[in-house]
Order: sequence, then structure tokens, then C-alpha cells
Amino acid sequence: MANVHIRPGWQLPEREVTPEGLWVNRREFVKKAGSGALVAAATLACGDGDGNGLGVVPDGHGPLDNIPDTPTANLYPEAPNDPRFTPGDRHNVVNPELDAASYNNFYEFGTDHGNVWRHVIPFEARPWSLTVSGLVDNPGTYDLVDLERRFQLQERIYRHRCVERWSVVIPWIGFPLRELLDYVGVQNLATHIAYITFHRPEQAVGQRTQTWYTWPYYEGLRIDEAYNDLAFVATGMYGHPLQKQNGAPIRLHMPWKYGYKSSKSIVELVVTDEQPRTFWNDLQPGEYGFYSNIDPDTPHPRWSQAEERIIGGDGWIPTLPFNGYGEYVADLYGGYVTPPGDVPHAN
Ligand SMILES: Nc1nc2c(c(=O)[nH]1)N[C@H]1C(S)=C(S)[C@@H](COP(=O)(O)O)O[C@H]1N2
Ligand SMILES: [Mo]
Repeated sequence: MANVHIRPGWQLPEREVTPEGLWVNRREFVKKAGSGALVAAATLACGDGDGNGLGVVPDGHGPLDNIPDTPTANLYPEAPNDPRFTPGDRHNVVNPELDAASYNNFYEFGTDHGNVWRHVIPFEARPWSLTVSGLVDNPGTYDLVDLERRFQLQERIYRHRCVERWSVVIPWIGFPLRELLDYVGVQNLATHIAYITFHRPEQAVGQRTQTWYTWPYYEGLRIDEAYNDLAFVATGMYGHPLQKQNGAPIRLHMPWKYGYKSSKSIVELVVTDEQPRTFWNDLQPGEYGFYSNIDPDTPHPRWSQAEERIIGGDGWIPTLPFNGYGEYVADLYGGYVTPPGDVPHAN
């Protein structure tokens, strides 16, 4: 391959980490090989992971240079830390921003974790608005700048645990999801929310070339999960607005759930009275459930979930139920970490 990248020590070899999508990729590889997608598929098979090559990266442009301009940038350095939510003894180190910005999952920009920061360069993440609809008193399209100014921005240092077994500790900045829900006026009949990511194939190489995925990315929560203290809307990180590869300009962070519930670059929120469908559950229902709470005792069908490796750390550590956030969230699930039926293979 033209782009040789050095694998950092903490990065798991491919045979240990199977990205969420690889199964689908392989199946579609066979299906599409006969229909003209041979070049992309062959690239995938030889290890690039993206099947599309890289666009032009301007000279001197690095992983930390993907913060879109916004008139609200001055609000971020001032955001006070919420001392209730710090990583704790187990993860007493906040990862350097370079870790968080150079190893990512964001399938809209390919599957190669180490190159997402390059692929996001053409993505126009500002200006931005969020459309809210469904069972709310104040449906409409909200300018993100107005939301950033309306809510008191605060910092939350959260642990993040990907279903692929890597983890990272990031100081997010934003506001509790609950404040947004109260502002739009969630009605009594609501039971769930759904949230949807942008669909812009012209700016997102993964949406353009990985046509077997059901774009745009969609996820959801039960309403009481969305109202939990921990449920957080992140618009910034490390004292500034979000990097594009981390989901600029607005994403969720649900620290007790596998990373794929924490959608990036959200354009739409729908408040509803039924459980919404979710992207990974639709693609691989035997592997990815709706709740997807972090659970060391419920293995993925293709690997154990008992341990994880922190980016930059020096080995495997045990994964904790609810990622260690049980005191805040366990009572949502009636004594279970993985509610019965959430992932069929576990029953
Ligand atoms: N829209 C969108 N959001 C997404 C994803 C994605 O592919 N698309 N990947 C998820 C997964 S699997 C993980 S682990 C986290 C990674 O977040 P980070 O790159 O900021 O660490 O983003 C989540 N949000
Ligand atoms: Mo993930």
C-alpha cells in the first residue's frame, strides 16, 4: 500500500480486534466482487481497511488541526469541570489529546482507525443545526451556536470503552442531554429518543464507497437513559470545540455503553413512543443489541469482553460492569447489566 503507517504499541493487531463492520465487509466483498467494486474490495483485502486511498493532506496538517472555526470557541476554555465525573483511580490518567485525535472509529470516514483524522479534512462541520421532531412541545431546527450559548458548558472527564476492547479517557465539554430534552419539551407519552448522523457522501469517503452500510448512522436510547445524569452532549474536548474526527460539532457520550451508542456529528433528534432501530443491530443483530451496556460477563460472539487496553497504557486491564459507572446507572436495568434478550447469542 502507498500509505504505510506505523502501528503504535497499544494498537491491537488486526486479528485480535475485529472492527464492528468487518464481518459485513467480508460478506459484501464476495457479493460485490462480481459487480465492479473489485478495486475497492481488493484494497480492503490487502489491509488498508478503507478501500479508497487517502485524499490530499495539506502540508503540516496533523491530527490536532481539525477544529472547525466557530464564534463560540471562546466559551470552551472556561467550562468548569464537573468533579463528580472524573476517571477515578483505575484510569488516573487523562489521555493526551493526540491519542484521542489519532485513533478513531467513524465509519463515515472509513474503517482504518489511524486514518480517520486524515479523511475528515473535507468534512464541513460548521455552521451546523440540529432538527428536533416527534413528541416534543417545541419541534424545530436549532442553530448549534444558539445551543452552545444557551446551556452552561461544563467539562466531564469520561472513560470510553469500545466494543473492540480499546479504551480512552477524554475530557469532553458540553451539556447534559437532559437539559436539551427539557428545552425542547419532551411530552409525557415519550418512551425513547432516536438520533441520526449527517448523510453527505460527497464529504465522507466511507459513505461514498462503503455502500453496504445503511447510511446515515442512527442510534437510540430509552427515555430514562437519556435523562440520566451521565448522558452527555459533547460539543468540545480538551478545552476547545470538538475535532472533526471525534464527532464535530455535536455528539453524544454515554460512558456506560459500548462506544457505538455515542453517535458523532448528529443532525437530527426524534422523540418517540417506540424503541428505535439502530445501525449495528440492523446490520448484525446477533452481535449488537439495543442497550449495549458494557458487560465483562457477556462475551461478544467473536471475542471476550472481560478485558480492555487503554490507549497508551501498558497492557490489559479488567473491564468493569457499566464501565465502572454502575452507581449512577445500574438501577435503570432491574438487576441486569445486559438485559435479557439484548443480544441473542447471550441467551
Ligand atoms: N456517526 C458515527 N458515530 C460513531 C461511530 C461511527 O462510526 N459513526 N463510531 C462509534 C464507535 S464504534 C466508537 S468506539 C466511538 C469512537 O469515538 P472516538 O473516535 O471519539 O474515540 O464513536 C462512535 N460514534
Ligand atoms: Mo466502538
